[in-house]
Amino acid sequence: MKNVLLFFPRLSPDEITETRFLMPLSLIYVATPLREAGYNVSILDARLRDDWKEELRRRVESLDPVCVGISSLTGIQLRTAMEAAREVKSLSADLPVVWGGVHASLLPLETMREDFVDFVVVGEGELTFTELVKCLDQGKTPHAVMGIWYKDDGVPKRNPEPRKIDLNSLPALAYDLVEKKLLSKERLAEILQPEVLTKPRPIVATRE
Ligand code: B12
Repeated sequence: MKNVLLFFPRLSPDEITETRFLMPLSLIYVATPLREAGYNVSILDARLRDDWKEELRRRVESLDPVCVGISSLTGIQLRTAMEAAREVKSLSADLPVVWGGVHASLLPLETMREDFVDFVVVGEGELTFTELVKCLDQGKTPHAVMGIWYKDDGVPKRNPEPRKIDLNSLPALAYDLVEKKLLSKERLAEILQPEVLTKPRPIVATRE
């Protein structure tokens, strides 16, 4: 089975002492359909380990992934995201690095200008990324994949965005891919404070 490595960068320099870290939802969402498509997905959450760089190296070498996907917000998270992308390229210059998430979606051209970025997935990543991974895996040119930016002779090119995803069509999320400590009883008890559990709360669910 082919591997895909996904990287979630740190949100603060002292992440290891920060107890209120959240699920890397962006990566869980893109990982789920990818796994359904037959890929083995590994999520490296840099917030949870001080030795993330060694672990990144270890996983790149042992998994020989089809590509490495990185998610980032704008701001401090970019620091580790860029460090990780540079590290991947120093290990294997030909290993495609795909950026997604809010920052790359807002500033795709600026993101594409970096030499440690091969592709940007703009907006919803579930179907676009799966299609891109399949192309890379099968050695096909991905230049027709909707929703991506790619490089043509080093020049960033953009494809139109695909239609919005019908969220009801997505499979149940692959929560088992995250580190167990994010799913521990203590952790869930911390999030689910009594006042949250006892008062009715409206749920807002939209991606618009
Ligand atoms: C819920 C939410 C929160 C929750 C987080 C809950 C959690 N469990 O993570 C809370 C309230 C804690 C929060 C906090 C913050 N948030 Co907030 N949050 C949101 C919100 C409303 C939804 C985010 C979300 O979960 N979306 C669902 C996931 C699945 O979507 P996604 O992450 O975008 O991922 C999809 C795509 O982007 C893409 N994708 C993402 N990564 C990758 C990677 C690859 C390789 C690929 C191919 C694709 C891909 O595919 C995914 C699936 O379609 C967004 C606004 C919005 N509507 O997006 C703001 C938003 C992300 N937050 C924002 C900010 C600034 C913050 C804070 C930094 C605020 C602060 N100053 O403290 C903190 C950061 C805290 C933290 N430690 O993460 C900004 C980010 C702006 C930016 N330019 O980056 C946003 C966009 C709001 C805004 N409009 O300003 N947030």
